[in-house]
Amino acid sequence: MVDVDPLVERVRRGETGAIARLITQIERRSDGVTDRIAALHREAGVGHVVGVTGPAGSGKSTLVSALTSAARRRGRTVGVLAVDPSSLYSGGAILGDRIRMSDQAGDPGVYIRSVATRGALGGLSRAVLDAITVLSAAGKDLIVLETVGVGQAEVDVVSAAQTVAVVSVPGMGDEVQAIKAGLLEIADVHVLNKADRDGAQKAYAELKDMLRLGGLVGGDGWDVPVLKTVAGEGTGVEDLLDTFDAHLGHMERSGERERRARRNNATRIRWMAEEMVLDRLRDGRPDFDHEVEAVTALRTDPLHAARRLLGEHPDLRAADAMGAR
Ligand SMILES: Nc1nc2c(ncn2[C@@H]2O[C@H](COP(=O)(O)OP(=O)(O)OP(=O)(O)O)[C@@H](O)[C@H]2O)c(=O)[nH]1
Ligand SMILES: [Mg+2]
Repeated sequence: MVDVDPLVERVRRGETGAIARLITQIERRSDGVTDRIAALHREAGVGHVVGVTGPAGSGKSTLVSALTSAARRRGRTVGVLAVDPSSLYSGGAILGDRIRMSDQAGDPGVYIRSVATRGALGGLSRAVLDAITVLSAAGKDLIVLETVGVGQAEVDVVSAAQTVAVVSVPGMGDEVQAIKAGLLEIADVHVLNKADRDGAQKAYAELKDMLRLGGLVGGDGWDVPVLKTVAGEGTGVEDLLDTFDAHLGHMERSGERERRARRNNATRIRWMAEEMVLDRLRDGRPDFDHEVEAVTALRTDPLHAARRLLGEHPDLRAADAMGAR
């Protein structure tokens, strides 16, 4: 980057206000935001991205708050992104009420916000990836994605994470629900929260059985563990953080961290390229309109028009092609 963008510089220094502004720009797809994210990309990729997902009310936010406190005690900085695929951007922190993190208020080592976007779910996944880049470039050691629900959208969002924790609770068949929605396959760690409730031991045994039956124990050398927590009391949270560390270490040794990074980067390149292609194919762009006219006047055909527009014949425009005939 030749130009030094002041906002980018402030994000690099980890300034909370700058992080907030840039993530808002991401949500709004503001002008210049893609260049800012690009400028930060090479400094990103250091923090450990952990996805926490599971049914509504399972205690994800309480757990994330406890994890944040535990990580801070270990001297780590934390960024939290709360993502609700069912809600669209409405110009503010619509999920503020879902985030119960008053313990961290005023700590400059913690940055918490909700992320939402207008429009398609793919846009949300993209906004989340970009927001992760921002938090990572801002130096956050632990980046937590909290997503509510158990559908495909959550699966898409948490696939940006290096470690995925699926939270379930005793009773109510939540575990079964999570499995139906395909969350079982994406879990690197299962958390049975509200372990203080009746039926915790039974639910724990059921989860263990399901993992065994699903053949997911020891698949790639990582035994998907089931941890019991009581999030409000912080019980089991240090163990959970240790487990996240162990999983990251495993991912690094097995090459899985790199594989996931490759997958995310391939997705990002595709999104970026798709956007650029679509921009070239906009009504009102002179070269596009020119090709439309040429095809309509039967001077050329859609295939050759498309090839020219995508630069496959960079020196041939429709009119030249016609003239050459
Ligand atoms: N008994 C018990 N209650 C808990 C525990 N953890 C969280 N809760 C309570 O469960 C309720 C829901 O907790 P949240 O942390 O908001 O759950 P969530 O999964 O983030 O909820 P959504 O974001 O709405 O999906 C709150 O009343 C918590 O106090 C726990 O370990 N044991
Ligand atoms: Mg929550």
